[in-house]
Amino acid sequence: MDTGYRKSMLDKKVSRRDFLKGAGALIAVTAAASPALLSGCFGVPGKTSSPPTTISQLPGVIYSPDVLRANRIPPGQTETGTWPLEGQGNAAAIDTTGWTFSITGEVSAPLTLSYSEFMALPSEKVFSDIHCVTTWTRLNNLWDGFGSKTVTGLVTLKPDAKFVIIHADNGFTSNLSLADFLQPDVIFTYQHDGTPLPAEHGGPMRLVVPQKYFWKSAKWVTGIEFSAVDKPGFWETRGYNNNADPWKSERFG
Ligand SMILES: Nc1nc2c(c(=O)[nH]1)N[C@H]1C(S)=C(S)[C@@H](COP(=O)(O)O)O[C@H]1N2
Ligand SMILES: [Mo]
Repeated sequence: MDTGYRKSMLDKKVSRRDFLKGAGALIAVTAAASPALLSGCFGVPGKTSSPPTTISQLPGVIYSPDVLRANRIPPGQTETGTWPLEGQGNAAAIDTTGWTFSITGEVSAPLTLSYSEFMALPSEKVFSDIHCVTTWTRLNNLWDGFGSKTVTGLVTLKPDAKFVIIHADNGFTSNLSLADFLQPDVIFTYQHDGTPLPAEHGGPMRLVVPQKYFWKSAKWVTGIEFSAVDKPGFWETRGYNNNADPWKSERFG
């Protein structure tokens, strides 16, 4: 990782040590609440873990609603403890020095942020599961980053902004309704389980949309476009479902 990235990590108000303390507390809480939930972290293939009947939520962490379900494995999915690489794209590390994030489309004034400006936004933590259309599900992911509402709050939306097109490196896009994009667990993330997001998983910055199949979660984001009309994205125009709800098995078409 380049020094600019390192420096901004060190500059962050929440130090890595504080963060890890928090992550440790989270695991302690979930372990105390349910050994079954923790065992999910170690990925027993084919095993479906049940969450605790009550989950103690750490203050300051946003819990994706799906982690509170009695059964956290959607139809046709199998739990994995690994984090497989999926999709297409260049996994070469992106230098944060020239990184920009643009907000365009149906906004009163378009905006472009540098990496340090983006990293200076108020940060959030999200705890969520991942559901990939290729049928793996990875439970218990802790994301550090910036909420979609925080980013949207930087601009004034025009009334006809109804959809969000996520733009990423190499012209990749994914699309969401504005309502789905503004869910409280949607996060632009630079850190996973307390470790900087690896380049191959979308570092330095990716989107995570926990309540959709993972193809909506664009890696290597470069900006968002608010739109009056829906614009099906890279995978959505290659046979994948536009809505992508894993609980309804909205995989194709
Ligand atoms: N920029 C970009 N983002 C992308 C993709 C892609 O091809 N390019 N593929 C998507 C798909 S299909 C999946 S399943 C997830 C995979 O993320 P992972 O490699 O971190 O598991 O990224 C999504 N985001
Ligand atoms: Mo995927």
